[in-house]
Amino acid sequence: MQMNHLFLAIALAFSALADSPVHAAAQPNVLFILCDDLRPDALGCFGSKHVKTPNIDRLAAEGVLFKNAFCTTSLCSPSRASILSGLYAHAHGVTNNFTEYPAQMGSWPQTLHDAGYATAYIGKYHMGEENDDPRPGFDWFVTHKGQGKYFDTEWNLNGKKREVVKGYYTTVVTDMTLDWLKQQKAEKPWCMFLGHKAPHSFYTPEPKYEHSFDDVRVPYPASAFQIDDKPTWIKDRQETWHGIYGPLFEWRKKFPDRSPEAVKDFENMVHGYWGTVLSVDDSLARLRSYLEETKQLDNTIIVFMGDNGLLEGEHGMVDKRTGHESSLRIPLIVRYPALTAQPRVIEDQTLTVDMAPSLLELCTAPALPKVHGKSWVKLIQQGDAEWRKAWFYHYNYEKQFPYTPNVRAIRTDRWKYIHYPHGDGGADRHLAELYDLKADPIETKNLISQAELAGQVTALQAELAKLMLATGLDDKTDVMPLDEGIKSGLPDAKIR
Ligand SMILES: [Ca+2]
Repeated sequence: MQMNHLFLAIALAFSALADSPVHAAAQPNVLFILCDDLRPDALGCFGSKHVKTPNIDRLAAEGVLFKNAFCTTSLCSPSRASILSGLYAHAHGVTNNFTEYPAQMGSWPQTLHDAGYATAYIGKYHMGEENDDPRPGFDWFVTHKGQGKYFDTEWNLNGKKREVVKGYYTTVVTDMTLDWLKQQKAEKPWCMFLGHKAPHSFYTPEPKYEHSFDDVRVPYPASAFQIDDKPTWIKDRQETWHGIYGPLFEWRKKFPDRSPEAVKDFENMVHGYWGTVLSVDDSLARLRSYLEETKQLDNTIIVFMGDNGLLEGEHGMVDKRTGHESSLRIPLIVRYPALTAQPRVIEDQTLTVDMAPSLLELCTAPALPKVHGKSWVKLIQQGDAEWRKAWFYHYNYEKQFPYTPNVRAIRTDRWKYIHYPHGDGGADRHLAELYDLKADPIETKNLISQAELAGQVTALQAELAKLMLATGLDDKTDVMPLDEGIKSGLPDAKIR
């Protein structure tokens, strides 16, 4: 072999080595970290200028950052059930925050358990508001009723006893997670599902982070004042529990308040939200250190994810539920060297329902019998020409939270079309919305009334119907509550 050919061969061998994933264990451990209502842009690696999250950023820098990850229903319980099952909400049945995950339905942790994993769930579960009992598929299950509290939550410890554990929620769940991990045996793979409360309302940071953002000014976003071409329900929402002039999860005492100085309440709310995220980053640092010390880091799939998006003033709204970008976007990071040795940023649209098939593939476990999502393993490792270019979003009107209509939407790589069925099978009574996400990624111009785009709307409506039908939804099967309109009353204090 000539010398330059030899060099070429060596160079190629090294580059192949660098690109090829590390040898995968048949049953890697799984550390699944789920945050509650976490916006991607509250993390450094997703572009936050103010929230410093070096440990989460490091995870992304060493693994896969999914730049366009979305929930299929932007509400805690339905979205959590979609993450566990791989199914849209109408198929798993958890269509609101008061419904149990069906015990017989199966989930990816249950499948891992059946395949020989030790499994644990620690933290916020929140499917079944008043039930903190252990659920199937987990050897160890620790949760609480409802939302839990940032300080001194009462826990049900695996059905054995119920006790108040003093301290800050994020620290407490991290302690409990480490305790369980330390009990695991080297010969048995484990799966730990950690459900943070943070950064869910009502935003209470740890005392050391209470003043971390005092110097950061946070105005209402510009899009809050660009709603003239939007449906009137969005204007009606502004002064409600879910609008920027409302109580802001109790950061504003007197409401509605449209005065310019009331933006301070909004700023305080955002500061509080960001503060809770800093503790999540600290939690990840502790978990990572433990995995490093015990030489389990590279043999563990670490998933860091949010359950749904959050509106932080966009279009004059707070909370989630709607079909707009801030409500749909979730952070998703996966670190596992056997998935990819090189860090990747995935631009393709991925969904909550992709998690179950992806993790089961990585753990070489049997697939669930029926899922609506698709594994992204091939997408990451070699690209996938068949990957989705469009998907649908749905949300059903809640009497308890009458601030969002029924929502049916389609999001393609370029377009979004949102409409609001009344729930009686008749014509819509709210104006629909159309956005060109390429030209207008933050949805400031509703194009629905532009005559030259009528053909585009018709095509999106047809595609939406097709995508819904693929999950079993048509005019007859897509049942939903009657839209009773946007109301100004506050929700029941017990379910806020
Ligand atoms: Ca949530």
